Amino acid sequence: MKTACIFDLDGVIVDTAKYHYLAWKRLANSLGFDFTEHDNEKLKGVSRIESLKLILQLGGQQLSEADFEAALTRKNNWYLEYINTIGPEEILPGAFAFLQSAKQLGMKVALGSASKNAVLILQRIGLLEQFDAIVDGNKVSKAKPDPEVFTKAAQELGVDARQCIVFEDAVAGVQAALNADMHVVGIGEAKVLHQAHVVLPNFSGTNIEQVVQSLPE
Ligand code: B16
Ligand code: MG
Repeated sequence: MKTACIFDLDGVIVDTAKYHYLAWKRLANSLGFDFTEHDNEKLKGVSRIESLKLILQLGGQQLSEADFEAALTRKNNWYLEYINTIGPEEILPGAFAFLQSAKQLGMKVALGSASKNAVLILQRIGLLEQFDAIVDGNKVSKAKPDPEVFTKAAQELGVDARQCIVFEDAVAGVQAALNADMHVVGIGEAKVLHQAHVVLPNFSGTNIEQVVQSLPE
């Protein structure tokens, strides 16, 4: 019986990837190399630290431990500048109605995000009160594809893994949900998220009952 939904944040509830991109680009440019939107695709669902490691590899650069920490802080401060102006209009199409459909059916809902800024973002888009549990980058020590974020969310909700449906836009996130032994719905392109049990382009025109029916037992 599927009784809980665990939503990723960036790329599922809200499109913050474009703001991560702007902040990472600014950082890369300040270090003397460019960073494209194509490169940014590789960072979806990837933690802040792992993202910086990938970016430095792309730029062929190495930083001392202190400079690495300083770069993380600079990037995050720029990112915070960008997300400070966002509001409910940034919620992705159909996401709020879908969340409501799950709650109306009596399902529990949790957030499972790599972001350390998740609570701030949920506040800004007006969805903080909608979640029964929030597990974000501040509560986990292992990045997706490790299942920790989703396993913790299930624990906080008081449900078993097999009762959970995870909604994810990133390959690492889909793998994390599979590693947690959960049902997983990919949000995005089927050719990218082919490991998910079901893939939807977005939440428009669907609801939780349709999704539950489309999933295997
Ligand atoms: P922060 P998600 C992820 O969010 C983003 O997709 C990823 O690009 C970002 O690096 C990561 O959060 C950490 O975010 O710098 O705010 O802690 O998709 O897991 O909701
Ligand atoms: Mg995501």
